[in-house]
Parts: sequence; C-alpha cells; structure tokens
Amino acid sequence: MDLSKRKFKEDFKKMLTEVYSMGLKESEATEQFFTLGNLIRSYVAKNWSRTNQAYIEKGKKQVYYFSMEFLLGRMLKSNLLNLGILETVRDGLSDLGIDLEALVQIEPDPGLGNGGLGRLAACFIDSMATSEIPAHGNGIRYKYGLFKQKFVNGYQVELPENWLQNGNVWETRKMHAAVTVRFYGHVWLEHSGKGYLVPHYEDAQEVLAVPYDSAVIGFNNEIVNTLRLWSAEVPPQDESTDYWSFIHQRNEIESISEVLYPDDSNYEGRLLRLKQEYFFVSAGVQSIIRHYKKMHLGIEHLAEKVAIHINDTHPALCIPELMRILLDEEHMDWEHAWHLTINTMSYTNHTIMTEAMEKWPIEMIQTLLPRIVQIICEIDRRYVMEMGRLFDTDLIQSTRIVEGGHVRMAHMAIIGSHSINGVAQLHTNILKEKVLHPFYLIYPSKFNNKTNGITQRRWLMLANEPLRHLIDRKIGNEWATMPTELKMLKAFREDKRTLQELAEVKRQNKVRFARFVEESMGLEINPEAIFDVQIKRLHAYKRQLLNLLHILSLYFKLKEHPEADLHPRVFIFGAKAAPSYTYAKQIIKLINSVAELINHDPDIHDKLKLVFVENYGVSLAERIIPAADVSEQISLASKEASGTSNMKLMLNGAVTLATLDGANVEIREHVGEDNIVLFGLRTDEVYHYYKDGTYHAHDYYEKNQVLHRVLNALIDGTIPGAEAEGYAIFDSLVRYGDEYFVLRDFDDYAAAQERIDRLYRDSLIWQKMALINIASAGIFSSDYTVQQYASQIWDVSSKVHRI
Ligand code: GFP
Repeated sequence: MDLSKRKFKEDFKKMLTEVYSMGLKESEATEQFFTLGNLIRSYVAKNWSRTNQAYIEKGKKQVYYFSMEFLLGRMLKSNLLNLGILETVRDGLSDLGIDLEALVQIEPDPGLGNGGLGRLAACFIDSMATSEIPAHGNGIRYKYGLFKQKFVNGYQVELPENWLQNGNVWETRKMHAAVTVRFYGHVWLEHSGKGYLVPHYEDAQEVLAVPYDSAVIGFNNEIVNTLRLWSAEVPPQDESTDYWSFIHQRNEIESISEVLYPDDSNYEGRLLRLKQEYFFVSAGVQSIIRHYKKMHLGIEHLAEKVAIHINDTHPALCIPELMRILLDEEHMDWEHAWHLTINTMSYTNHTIMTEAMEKWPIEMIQTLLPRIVQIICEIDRRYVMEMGRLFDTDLIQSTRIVEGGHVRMAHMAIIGSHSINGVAQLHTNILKEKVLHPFYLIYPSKFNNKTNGITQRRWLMLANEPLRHLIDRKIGNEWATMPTELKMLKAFREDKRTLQELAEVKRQNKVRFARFVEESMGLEINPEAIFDVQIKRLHAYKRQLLNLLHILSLYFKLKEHPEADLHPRVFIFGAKAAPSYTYAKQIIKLINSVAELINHDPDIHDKLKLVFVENYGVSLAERIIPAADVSEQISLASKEASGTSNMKLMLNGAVTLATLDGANVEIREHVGEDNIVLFGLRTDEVYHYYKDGTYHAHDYYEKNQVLHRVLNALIDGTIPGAEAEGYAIFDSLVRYGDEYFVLRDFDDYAAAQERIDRLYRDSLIWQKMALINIASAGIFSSDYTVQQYASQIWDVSSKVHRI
C-alpha cells in the first residue's frame, strides 16, 4: 500500500488519542503496540471486505484449510512486511522516538500448535494469500496455547500460556456468524413422507460456536484472506435457567476451546479432545455451507465452489459432518451426498508413527455424537459391501473404518476424500508401499506427494535482515515472491568477496544470539565456535539422544586429551516434550544435566558448550536459525515425514547434517552431495532390520569402546543429578532394543561430525557450501507447495510463478 511517513505519523498519533485518549509522551510500549495493531487493521479493512466480496461476486472456488493447529508466531512485522510498509513504519516510529523492535516484544507469541504441523499451516495461509488463492484457515481459538516450558532443576515444568490476557489485537469477534454445535443426547430418524429421513434430537447439549476472524494479508497484492478460529460459548439462555446449573454448564462448554492438547492420559481428557475435533469441524462446515449459499447455486454444485482440506486426521469428522448436513438439512440422497463429499474433501498425512494414527472408541462417539456415529457406520457398511465386490475380503477388512470397536480416522479420511498426500517424496512412497499400501491397491489415483515448504518472507526477510540485504544487493529482491530466483546467487560461488560478506553476516547473527544467551541464561558462548542446532519437538525418533551421546563422547575426548584438535562447538537445543511423554522428559533432564557438567567444567574452556533454550517456539526459532552453522536433521530414516526446520536452516545458510529421511532426500538432490553431510542407515536398511530382526543394540555397547564409555556415564554417576534418567535411558538403549537405532548410527554420525569440523576450518569452502544451500532453498518455499495443492488437489486458481 502507499503510505508516506508523514501520513503514518499523523495516523499513529490520531489513533493513540482515539483508542487511549493519550498523547505520545504519556504512552508506553503496550499502548503503542495496540495502537499500531489497530492502525494496521484500519489499513487492511477495505481490502479485506473487497477480497471477500470479489470471491462471492466472481463465484470463485474457495478452499477451507481445517487444522487443529495454527502456529502463527508474532504477526506485527509480518503484517507490516506484507502490506509493504515495514520500512515506512519503522522510520516513522523512530522519528516519534519509538523503537519498532520494542513493540514487537509486546506481542504475545500465540502457541496454538505444537510443532511442524501447526507451523506448516501458518506458512500455508501466508503463501495462499500471497499466491492469490482464495483460501481460509479454520481452527480453534484456544484460550491457552501450548504450555510455557520452564526448566526447574533441569526438569521440564509446564506453565499455562495465557496469550489472550491483554486481548488479541488482530482478531474480530463475529457474533452474527455464530453457529450451534450439538453434543450428546439421543437421536431418532423419522420418514418425512417426502422421500427423506428427518432426525429428531432429544436432550442434546447445544454449544454456541463463535468465530474470531483475523486477516491473512497477501504480500503486496491487496489480497486479504481470513483465518477463522472458533470459541465455545453457552448459547443465550431463557429466563427459567437456574443460576448454578448455568455456571456448571458454562464451565463444561467453555472447556472445549480452553486448551490445546487436553491431558490424554485419562478418559475425560480424551473425550474433550474428541469434542474439540467435532466442535471446530461442525462449526466450520456449517459456516461454509451458509456462506456458499450466498452464491445462489444449488447445493449439488458445492464441490465446484468449495474445497475442504483435512490437515492430518484431527479434522476427519468433516466427512460425516458434511454428509449429515447434505442428508438431514439439504435432503439429498445418500449416493449424491457421498459423491459430493468425496469431491469436496482432501487429506494430508503427516506421520507414519502409529501412536499418532487416531482411533476413537465407537462408544465414545456414540455417546458424544449420536447422529455422526450412525453416518460413520453407514459409510463403513457401504464401503465393505461395495468394495467387497471388487477386492478380496482381507483387503477390505484391513482398510474398513470401524474395526475392533474403534473408528480409524485415517481410514475415514482416505475413503471420504478424493486425494491423500504425503509431505515429502520419501514419505509418500512409504505410505504407498508400506504404511497405507492396502489403500494404495484400492485407490492408486488418490495418492500424491506435496513436499512441504516454508515462507521465505518470515524465515528470511524478517528473521534475518542482514542476509536479506546482502541477497538483495547481489540479485535484487524478486525472490520475495519468486523464491527460486535465489539460484542466481550461485553465480557468486567462487566470488571471494561475496563469501566473506556472507561470513560476516553469519558472524553478526551469531554475536547477536550469543548476547541473547548471555542475557537470558547467564552463559557465555563464543561466536567463533561452530553453532550446531537441533530445534524440534522432543521425540525419540528425532534422536536428540544421538546428538547428546556424541556430545558426551567429545567431552570425554577433551577430558582425556585437552590438546585434541577440535574446533570449538556450541550445541544448541530447543525442544518441548509432550507433558505425558515420560521418556522425552527424561531426555530433557539428561540434556540439561550434561549441560551443567560441561558448561561448568574449567578444563573444557570454550571448546564445548551446550545451550538448551527454554520455551522453544516460533519467536525463539527466529533468533536461533539465522545464527546456525549446522542443521541437525538426524531422525531415523523413514520416521520423519518431511521436516521443515531443515528448510528454514538451509535458507539461512546452515549446512545440513542429515540422515536420508523426509525432505532431507530432496535437499540433497538440490544442493548436491558435496553441500550436505550425510550419515546413517537408509530407509531400506531400516526395513530390512525390521524384517530379519538382526539388530542387537547390546553388541554395540559391548564392542564399541567409545559408546561403552559414553553409555556407562549414564549410570556410573558421571552426570550429577540425572541418575534415574540415566538408568532409564541406558536401559532403553542397551537392554530394551534401542527402537530408533541410535547405537547403530553412532559411529557414522561421529564420523560425519568430524567431516563438519574439517570443512568448517576452511572458511571459503564452508561459506561456499552455505551459499549453495541458500541458493538452492527457493524450491522449498511454501508458495510453490500451495500452488501445487491449488492446481493438483483443490482445482482452484492461483497466481503461479515459474519454478
Ligand atoms: C509433523 C511431521 C514432520 C512434518 C510436519 C509438517 O511435524 O515431519 O514436517 O508434520 O508436515 F512429523 P512434527 O509434529 O514432527 O513437528
């Protein structure tokens, strides 16, 4: 948008007076932040309503991206950047004596997600608006986001994350668009006499779903899409309502949108999670149908104008819910409704881990959603009957939805959608050939791959301004929307000056991060060291433990040979463990205890440091990634569906140290073998071990001296404070089979780390690798990913840029 600095300053002062009745001098950062937020909203308002109107008037097909998680990060700078006014506002504020960065810190980082899946959804909505795809997010407005992580004595402690305490400046409550969602009670069907059945509900609990909309601003294109998050409230009561029963009901209803991930270690917690899933699905689908009707087309054309995307299985109830509406409210016959539903729905699988494959007990759904259970059972019955004619019984039994008293959500999502995609080529192949092979035999044409992506605007333009400026100087700034233009940087691969400038940018970022670590943790780290980063959810398959065992081996090496020729290293971890995942929490404690040991050992000086940042999330990622030299992507091959921190880190010039897992395989294709450091088992080798059962972790403990020493340290008191954890982890590796082949890959990993050490010593070689990584990262932009979803899955228009 066009905005002069003068006009901005006037608007800002005026808004401050209007909202707070304050002059500039009396105001503090909090008021200034909210003022700026409100001002941005006022700038966006016209384009937002224009975009919505245009979608209806032009009869555009619209996409609704259903996700339990949207891990947005702070939005202030991202909104300013996309509006094209970041520099104007920064300068204008500075004239007024205000530091934009200070206002940025006021905004809470809303943790409405857990890891890669939620952050992917956030990258997608940014890219969809920028690619001019008529697409909206649909999720839950959790009152409390993912817990705030604190380390107490090295243990993870979870504290509530009250992100809404001071209000959310970006959202608008849309009372007029509220809908009712029904739970519990009984339902019976009656013939209407007109050829359809009418459901009657008794004793159902009604919940008011109130949408809160936020603008999703496209980059410099005047498009503003919507992120709609639903909040659960008590419907208006009549005069006879008893006060105490109202309060009781209110608590129960409001708990639906209270927390992300209710405690799933008990029945109530699991029931609540199922409620959440149906709550936002039903509210979303109802509001889509209501909106669709504004186009005045018959319901039979729904799939021509609406695409609903199911992000992982959590929103899979979209399928029976749309069927419910088509059958019970639109009075369609089953065949037509089913055909329409399949054509509307598409589904992404994000993991092959069995624990994440949702299954709900049928009685639980029966109690909570009596009409939905009827529809699910009917979908299942027809599937068995119709497919049973074409395929053998075993195949149909293994793929049906209802089995062993459970509803298998992935099965429902596949059967009820026209498309299922994996999130990296390797992952999609594993789905087709292994995990979902029976479905692939039945529906080969539904399967397709869409490799994940990240938005280069947040992850480079905003997070790493020094690098952004360097790139702009070298190749211009078209990569903001045409990210593969970054490949032009390859022309500078032998240009010493550019490589030195790149080194200087990295150094500045490392100094900045080192300052942050010193201020927040009281720990001094040396910016000349290699900054080696592993940032992701804590999970055994991601193998933070492999990293830690190797750190211990370096520590012992330095203790025994203080003169050992190692380039100084700072190992940086950021990770949260799910509250009920004991093993992951034990690993956190162990990492913290090892950090205590190493960081305070005077023999080690600054040769080795271990930094475990507390409360890792989007804002911390934005600080860490620009400072990273090495990107640890060391999951057991076959287990990480894609990974996205691998893409963010390479885009910022880190060299990837990786197994051939997830999108690492594609990263290797693009950067070439010389610009990535690989190690470890390959997927086929892992499957081979599963088949022949010849992996004996204990042998590695017995025969490998370095490992023996390191593993013993877990149980012989070397690591003070983590005795119980040390034992548990030792047992998991040595006695109970080492599920994720940590010991098997250890030597190869250590050798790869030595290669890193050698490569880093030659600054020009290293910077050349960094440059090639940056230049090759464009293909991993979520702009391209969503453009492929648009054309190949949703059949909607987008502004497509050449790759
Ligand atoms: C999950 C998968 C990742 C994948 C993301 C997004 O994320 O491999 O990149 O979804 O598709 F595991 P996490 O929950 O592991 O963070």
